[in-house]
Amino acid sequence: SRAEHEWFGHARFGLFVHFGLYSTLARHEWVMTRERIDPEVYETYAEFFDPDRFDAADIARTAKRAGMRYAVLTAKHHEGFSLFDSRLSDFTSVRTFGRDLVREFVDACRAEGLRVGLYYSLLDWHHPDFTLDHHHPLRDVPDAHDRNAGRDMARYREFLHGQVRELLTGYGTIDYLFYDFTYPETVGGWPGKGPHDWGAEGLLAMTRQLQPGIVVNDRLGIPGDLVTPEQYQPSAPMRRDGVDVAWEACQTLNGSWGYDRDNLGFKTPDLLLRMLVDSVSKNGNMLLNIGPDGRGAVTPRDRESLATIGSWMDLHADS
Ligand code: FUL
Repeated sequence: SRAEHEWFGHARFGLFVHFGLYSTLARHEWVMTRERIDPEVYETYAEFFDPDRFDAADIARTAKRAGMRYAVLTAKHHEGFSLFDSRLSDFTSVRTFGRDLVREFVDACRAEGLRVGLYYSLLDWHHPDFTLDHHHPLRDVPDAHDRNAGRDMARYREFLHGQVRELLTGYGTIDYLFYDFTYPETVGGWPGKGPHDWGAEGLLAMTRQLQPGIVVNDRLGIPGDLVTPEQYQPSAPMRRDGVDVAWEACQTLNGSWGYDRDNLGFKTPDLLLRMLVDSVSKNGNMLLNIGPDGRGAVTPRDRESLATIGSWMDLHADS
């Protein structure tokens, strides 16, 4: 559609990187809510966040060698832990570990000639104003419904917009933004959350104003530049309101996004390549995820899968 978005349709293959405090727990990026961990307890885990092997240059090189053209890092996932220097939160990698991992990542991507993408969670299970709902780790405490008295989503919205502003003003050109996610259905008596909760229209307008060329997904609950089918391959080119729409299948290596130590259900490189070819044949992209371990290292298994894909790319390159 827009000329400055053309790179995305040509890129075809990107790297998703799920990394956060959850990586040190090594049990899936939803561990906080799956195990109903109280945010006050979860916060204390930050003390043990010590990813001494997080090497953004290595990650970017690994992506480049696999034939990827862009990379996307979780600047903040649902747990609420920011991997960047935020004036709006004390729960950050900079406070606890002294490193701005978003800065390291965007610099490394640029050095490898990769387009720079960030993921930002609209959910925040750590923020005191984010209301309890059916995804929240506190949903089963006896007085769960009373806990929402005093929580104010308007204040949360201000925080959310403020953090996005920090990401889109402090780190140079950001080519791509993956907001995540909207769930409007009421479940178990808890209302879902959607565009109104995020201030979606205003947030998207600010996003485009601060980064005029940026490609944004549609998980704010309003139309964006692309749609992001998750962990499935669409059976045909995707359409929205009867017209073709840019799309990207986001896929995992083993069903988990965050490092999940005991999950060994890995897709073979052969299957991953078929999925990539399948995406491209239907005019889509594939965003393939890795989950670095608790020390920040790309695991040997993930590295090997990407290297095998890279060899196939080399074999079939036209020059
Ligand atoms: C989902 C999230 O809940 C998952 O943890 C993951 O980040 C995936 C890409 O999007 O909606």
